[in-house]
Amino acid sequence: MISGGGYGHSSTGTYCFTSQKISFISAHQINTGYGGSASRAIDGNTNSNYFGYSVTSTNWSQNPWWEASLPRVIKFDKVKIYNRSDCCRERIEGFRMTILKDDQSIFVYDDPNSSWLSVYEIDVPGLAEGNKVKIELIGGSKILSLAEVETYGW
Ligand SMILES: [Ca+2]
Repeated sequence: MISGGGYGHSSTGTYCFTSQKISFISAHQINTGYGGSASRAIDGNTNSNYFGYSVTSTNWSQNPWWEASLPRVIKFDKVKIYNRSDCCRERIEGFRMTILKDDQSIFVYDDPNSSWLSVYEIDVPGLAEGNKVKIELIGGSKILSLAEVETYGW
């Protein structure tokens, strides 16, 4: 817990009002292209230049997806997604982010931006509980490329 944030109570226990970063333990994706393994988006490095070896890439695919697991069920505060920046930023447009709990969809976010951003910060309402984050592009043929994905919660 982070001090100074205050504490609250929920039906399942005590938590801090100030959420903290909770690291993923494993990551997978539909397939891997150009050496961009799924674990690069959870390596703690937000370097968004593909040639820094810390950005993921799928192959050109129908509905490409990336998914990562947390060590336990958490209450989500927000998810931060760092986009690739050296090229191809627009590929992430219209992405879908889903929070899952034991493979059941708990919260779905469809990004409404009609242009790309460097960093997406998605607030999760209602302290949704889950233990997985999935990011996907709908349609094809597309490449999904992520520099880093961070989860904050309790
Ligand atoms: Ca990374």
